[in-house]
Formats: sequence, structure tokens, C-alpha cells
Amino acid sequence: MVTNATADHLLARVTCPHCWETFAPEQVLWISEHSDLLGDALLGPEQQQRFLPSRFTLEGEALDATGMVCHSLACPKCHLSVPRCALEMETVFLSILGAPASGKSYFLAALIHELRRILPAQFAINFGDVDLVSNHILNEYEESLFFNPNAEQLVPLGNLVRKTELEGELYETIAYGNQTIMYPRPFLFDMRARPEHAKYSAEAPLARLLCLYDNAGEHFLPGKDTTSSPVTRHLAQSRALFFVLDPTQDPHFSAAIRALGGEPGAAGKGRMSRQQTILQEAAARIRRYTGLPLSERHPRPLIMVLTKVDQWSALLQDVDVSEPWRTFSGRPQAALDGDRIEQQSVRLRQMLMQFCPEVVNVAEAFAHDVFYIATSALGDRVEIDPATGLRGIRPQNIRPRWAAVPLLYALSRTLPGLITRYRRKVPKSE
Ligand SMILES: Nc1nc2c(ncn2[C@@H]2O[C@H](COP(=O)(O)OP(=O)(O)OP(=O)(O)O)[C@@H](O)[C@H]2O)c(=O)[nH]1
Ligand SMILES: [Mg+2]
Ligand SMILES: [Zn+2]
Repeated sequence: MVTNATADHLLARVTCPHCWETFAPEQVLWISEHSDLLGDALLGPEQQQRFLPSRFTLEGEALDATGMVCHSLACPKCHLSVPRCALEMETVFLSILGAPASGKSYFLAALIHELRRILPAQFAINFGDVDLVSNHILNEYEESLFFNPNAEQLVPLGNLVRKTELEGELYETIAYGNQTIMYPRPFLFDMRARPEHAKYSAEAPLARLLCLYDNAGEHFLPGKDTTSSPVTRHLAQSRALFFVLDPTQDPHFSAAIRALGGEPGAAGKGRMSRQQTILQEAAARIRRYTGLPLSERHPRPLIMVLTKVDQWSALLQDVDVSEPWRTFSGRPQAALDGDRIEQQSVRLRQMLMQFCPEVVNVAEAFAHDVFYIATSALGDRVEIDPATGLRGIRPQNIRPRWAAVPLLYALSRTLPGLITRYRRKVPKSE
């Protein structure tokens, strides 16, 4: 139980970021502090005991069986640790999905790095890690790309962030009796309107917990999400889906880039059909988990994140790549340029219709609102190493292009109070 001292601010239901079970705040378990109180039925003998407290300090902290003051909470179902703020602010789950090597991990690292810069400075929103321990793998990706000690050296592209493993430290395993379940580790961030934000309120803070996962592409292949390994079950919780589509995996697309004098990299190695299968499979999973009938389309935005645009920008000449937001006089908070993002979306859709219309058809048959956004986690300073012929980048030259735009745009559609969009006035003659 949680004491009355904080009860006013508690949500009615909390969703666990590990097992997605919902529970009432008073059901939350506490994690014992005393080093003698070891052993948990689900997590094993070396973990601190989880318990429902009956004694509290005046500040509302639970006391464990030895009388030690406890600070951490745990989910009543999976017993994994739940940040205290999850009881007070709603969690926004976002899923990043896509084929192996499509660029999900690079995109995720660039996205978070960009949000740290853009949200406070442009949108009057504070953004930070909820728990550095649980976010450390993602922070390592970010460090490798943006705070690399070999900033001036040409680093082969694949060496900055490694392929996402299918097991290991990105997962947590729980033993429910004989049944072992492996959950993907969530990355949690706190977003909170600053006092200068138009919707700021001291009494009812405008704040959300952002929850993301880094899946391996293989998890989205048919048969890879099971009861014992529900690694993509977050898709059903997701407020917006980010399908990471790597156009350079399509042979027709790569041929077009070459014809324009570009170099698509690992072109043709993958197959667009695999990316299409993954999207179809994700759609089928979401229909299954949420009970959405085939006659209806998913009501949440599906953002098709077209990655590695640095390799195919030749196909998008004369596109305005400046950051798509602006501030208006008297307002400290920027608004997204919805028109420009949507115009580019139309153009990218036309491009995909030319090379791989099947992917567009699958996306639009599944979701009601589909948008296309071109991004690069690295920017346009990728080089070819003359010694090896491999593509590389000097970390000091990494400048993501529009890496945060998919998330900013998705938030502006799902939480318009937090991030606003503006439209240009249409001239009367049009
Ligand atoms: N040129 C370019 N290459 C990129 C970019 N992002 C990723 N890559 C390359 O694509 C490869 C795969 O990217 P990852 O982010 O690891 O792909 P992933 O989707 O996480 O793959 P899995 O973990 O296997 O599912 C990287 O090793 C990079 O070489 C980008 O923005 N531009
Ligand atoms: Mg990955
Ligand atoms: Zn749980």
C-alpha cells in the first residue's frame, strides 16, 4: 500500500514497463533494503525480498522486516523494479520495429541524444533518464556515437553500435514456477513541461514517462514472439509505432541510387520482401493482442521511419532538411511545422510507391494514419575508408538528420498539449 501523503497524485492504474500488467498503486510491492532479506520467489535467491508493507515512515517510505527504510518499488506480477514516478505519471509506450540491420539501434540512440538537446531548448520540456542503471545500455550506444573518445578517427559504421542480441543483458528472465519468461528491458525517460511551457501547472504537472525498447530485428519474424519470450508484446501498448524501413535493402531502390551516382552501401543484401513480412507480422500481432478485427484499421499513428537517408539523399534533392519547427514571438515554446513534415511524407510515399508499393499497401491496410519521415542517425559525412573500402564516419562528424522528428510528430498527434503543431495560412488565391 502507498500512504495517503502521496495518494492525491497517484494514477488509478499503473502499467508495468516490464510485463505490461496493469495494477492499482496500492498493490505495488516494496523492495527490502536490509542485506539479510534476500530471496524472491520469482527473481531468485540473490535478489532483495519483495513485500507488501504494513509499516511506513512519516514521509511515506515503507519499512522492511528489519525496520530499514525502503526506497524502491516492484511490480506485483513480475516483481521487477518499477520507478516511483510510474505511479504518478502516465507511461507513453512507443515501439520501434523493423528488420535486422535496418537501423533501429542507431535510430534509437540518435533519437534520445537529439531529444536531450531539443526538448528543453525548443519545446520547454525537461527530458531525462528515469534510472541510469536500467538505461545504461542505451546510454552506451549514445556515448559510442556522440562522445566517442576516438572522435577524429574514421570508425567503420558497424563498429559504433553492435547488433542487438537475442538474449543477454537486454532482457530480464523471471521464473513463474516452471514457466520461465524473458522480457525485453525497458528504457525509461521522464518528460515534464517546464514553467515557461504554455500548459505548465504547478498543481497538476504535465508529465509523461516515455518507455522504449530496443528489439533485435529477428524478434519481429514470424514465430519469434512466444509465451516464454513475449519480446514484442509492447506493440499492443504502443501509442505510436515506428517502423524502421531501410530503403537501401531494396535492390530496385539501390539501383536507382547508383544510377544517380550514389552508393547505397550494403545494397541488395537484404530483401524488401523481408521488411514487408515483418510489417505484416507486426500488424497481425497487434490485431491479435488488441482484438482489432480485420475490417478495422489500427487507430494509432504508424510512422514509417525511412533510415540512412545519407545514403539515398540523391533521390530527395531540393528537400528542405532544416529542423522542422519554429518559435513565434512571445512564445518560448516552438511548434512543429506540420505542413512541411506532411508534404515530405507525401513525397516519400510517392517514392516508395515507385520502388516497393507492397510495403505502402501493407502499412496503409493496417493503420489509419501512416506517415513517412526520412532520417539519418549519422548525417551526411559518411566516408569510404581508402584502406579497407569500408564505409565509416569520424564520430565528431555525426550530425543526425531529423532523428527526433518521428517522435516529436507522433507526440504532437497523440499529446498535442505537450507538443504543438502549426499550419501555415493558405493564401486566399489558392
Ligand atoms: N549510412 C548509414 N548507415 C547506418 C545508419 N544507421 C545505421 N546504419 C548502418 O546500419 C547498420 C545496422 O544498424 P543497426 O541500428 O545496428 O540496425 P538494427 O535495426 O538495430 O539491427 P538489429 O539489431 O540486427 O535488429 C549499422 O551497423 C550501420 O552500419 C545511418 O543513419 N546511416
Ligand atoms: Mg539493433
Ligand atoms: Zn511487471
